[in-house]
Parts: sequence; structure tokens; C-alpha cells
Amino acid sequence: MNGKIAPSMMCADITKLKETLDIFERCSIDYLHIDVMDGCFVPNLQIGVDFIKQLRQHSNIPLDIHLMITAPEHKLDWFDIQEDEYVSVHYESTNHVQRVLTGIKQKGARTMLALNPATPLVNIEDCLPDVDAVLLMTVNPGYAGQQLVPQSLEKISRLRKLLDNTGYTNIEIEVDGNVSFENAKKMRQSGADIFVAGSSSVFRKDMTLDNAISELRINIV
Ligand code: S6P
Ligand code: MG
Repeated sequence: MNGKIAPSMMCADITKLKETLDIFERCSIDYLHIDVMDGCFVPNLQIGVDFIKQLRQHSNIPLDIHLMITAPEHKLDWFDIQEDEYVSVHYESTNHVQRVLTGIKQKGARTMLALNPATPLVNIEDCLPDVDAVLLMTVNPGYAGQQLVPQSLEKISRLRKLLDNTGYTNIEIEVDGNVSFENAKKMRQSGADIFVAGSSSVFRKDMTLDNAISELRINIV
């Protein structure tokens, strides 16, 4: 199966939001990546719960909600999580990550466990029975437009091997941060399945959305 695309909606031109969503539907985009930032777990504020509800009303594309918030175990009910959605929780954001993963599952959604670049893979082993995907941050979370942390490619390969060797071949790997066309190709070769597309690919200022999506697709076959 080809790689999947999840455009990062914090990079979208807000004045062309409906047009953008229509293009994404026409191009069969897989997920809308929603960055939720609380100014505490990461040094920025991003997409709020009412905006997320409105996005669901204007698009049929399932959401991929990336929670970069402290104490997510107390906040899952804020998001009106739907069954076809992915919700990711950061390993570093809570002492109760297994509880959060279970809470997401109870809502019928798909679970994703997110790791910052410096968090070792060994930390996720005991969570694998509860996850559908692992999100590897390939930049430090908080902002768009950053440079790839170079050791990320090797980490993707190591994660794919770990998953395959432990029988979790169905667990998907999502990558997020500086997923440029060039980096996406290397990430795909390293074993990534879902590509968060921001200012370095789908939302590049020098390309149309259609052309940028086509170019990204070529690199994640
Ligand atoms: C960063 C956030 C990401 C960014 C995305 C931007 O904290 O989780 O989803 O929005 O990485 O893409 P780019 O191509 O500008 O790095
Ligand atoms: Mg993100």
C-alpha cells in the first residue's frame, strides 16, 4: 500500500479553508492532521476544540488529532472524538499514557503514541498492545517550518524493525516535521506509512495544492 498523506491544518491558508478542504477531498487525502498545543507541553498555542468541530462539519476526511497538551487524561472528553479518527498522545505528556490510550480506544478511535526526537524507542515496548500507530516527531514539536532532526531517519528504520520483530507488523508509523518531498522519500524507504504534510510539501507557497500533493505522492510510493 502507498504512503498516506495527512496535511497539517495549522499550515493552511485560513482565508481559503473551504477551497482547501474541497481539494483535499477530491485528491482523496487520507487524514487531516490537527495540531493541538496548550502553551505548556509545547511553547505555542494551536487549534482549539470548536474549530475542530467545525472542520468535521465541512469535511468528510477523518481527523488525525495530535495532542501536544499536559494531562491529556483529563481532556479527552473535550474533543468529541469520532470512531474513524486517529488520536495521538505524547509519551512525555503524562504519567498515565496507558490510561489515555485505553480512553481513546473506549471512544472507538484509533490510538497513536507520539514520541519526541530525544525519547528512546525502548519506552514504547509495553504500550504496543494498546496502539494502532506510532508517531515519530522528526522535529521538536511546537512549530512548523523547522529542520529535520538528522537522526530521525535511522530511528524510523529502528522502529520498523522493532515492530516487525515483535509481531506488530500492522502498527503504522507516522512521521511529523519537515516532511519535504526529498525527506519523505527517505522516510518512506526507512519504513514510514503516514506523512504529515506541512510548509515543506503540501503547503509550499511556490506550488498549487494539487501539484504539491501529486509531487508528495510520487515520493511515498
Ligand atoms: C509541530 C507539529 C507539526 C507541524 C508540521 C509542519 O509541532 O506537530 O504537525 O505542523 O510538522 O510541517 P513542516 O513541513 O512545516 O515541518
Ligand atoms: Mg503535528
